[in-house]
Amino acid sequence: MTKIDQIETWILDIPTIRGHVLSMTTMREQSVVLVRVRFSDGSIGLGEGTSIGGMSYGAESAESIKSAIDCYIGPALIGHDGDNINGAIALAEKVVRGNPIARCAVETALWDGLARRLDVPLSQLFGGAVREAMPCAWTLASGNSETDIAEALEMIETRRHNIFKLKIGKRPVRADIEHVGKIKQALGDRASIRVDVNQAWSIHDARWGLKGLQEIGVDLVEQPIRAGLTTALRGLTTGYEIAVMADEALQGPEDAMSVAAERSADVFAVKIAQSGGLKRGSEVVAIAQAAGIELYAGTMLEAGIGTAAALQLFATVDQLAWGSELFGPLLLTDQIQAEPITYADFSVHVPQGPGIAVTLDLDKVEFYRRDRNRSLHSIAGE
Ligand code: MUC
Ligand code: MG
Repeated sequence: MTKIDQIETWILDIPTIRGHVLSMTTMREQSVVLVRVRFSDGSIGLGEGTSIGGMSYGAESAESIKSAIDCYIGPALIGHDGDNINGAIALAEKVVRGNPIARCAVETALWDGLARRLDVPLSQLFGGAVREAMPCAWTLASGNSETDIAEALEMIETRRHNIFKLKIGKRPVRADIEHVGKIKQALGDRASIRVDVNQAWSIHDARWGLKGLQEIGVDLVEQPIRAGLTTALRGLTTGYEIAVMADEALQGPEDAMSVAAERSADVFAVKIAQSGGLKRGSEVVAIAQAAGIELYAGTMLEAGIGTAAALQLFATVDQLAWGSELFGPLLLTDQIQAEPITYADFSVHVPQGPGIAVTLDLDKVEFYRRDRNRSLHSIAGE
């Protein structure tokens, strides 16, 4: 039996390339919880747990993720069979309620470790990859229409992205519609424009918002109202032609089941972290597919480890009608993985190799870790 011997965590604080203005906060750095699991045969697995804007996006933060792993998930899993990931998931869900990002981070490391031991890509453990690349959106969130237009034009010119998600909801609805309209007018049919409100609108705001966005020619609106308002979300989905996507409303398969049962959304933004791991994420995917809901591979703006893990899962999903937004590493000033993830031809390319197919750049990890009291060699495991 290959036992789980050790579970280590580090918080890394990495600056973003510019302020990322969301309805609830402005991000200037991303705090990443890096997880390394060491197994009894000497193999290792990597995972990442990352949220957005401290606790302003959701209930978890880098600090809570680290403490949930260090104090609860880790101690429960030490000594457990590293090849029995279903057993480990059940145990983690028994000792920790909620905290899906923390559970995802550890589970990712278990899948990575198992796939590396078997010398196969992680995607193979989910039935095999059906694609090597997928369309990848970029988020325009500088807070300024002109800066956003310049950024988008450059992305189209360099063939990096032609799907843009605009973060709105901070300003009054009319001002947001004006901002989105300027960008849509500048880009015309060269790009797909979508918006993410991150729950900021009231139901009444949302009616005006969806009407205005639809008139401008925006393709999709993400989580316009509070996550719990699924019946009201259904009213918006059925009331307008513009596609409505659920994001924060989907905290795992049970939420996915309720949203699907009510047909409250046209599209699911599936995030491995928010779903509570790759396995539960794959279940959210299955619920969407069974309900005729379309799919989009979402991000918590993870760095390279979490992004590579998500790429492995979404490489196995046959219908990804709205593509992905797995661009997290590009929003950061620096990469923590040794091998860059390739973004080209308006797509993100799935790293090829065993496990999540990326390894750590230990110098970068050392540089960005919040607690620098331990030496590089302790991270390297030497
Ligand atoms: C979210 O709410 O979807 C994804 C892309 C981005 O810019 O922010 C995120 C989170
Ligand atoms: Mg969102």
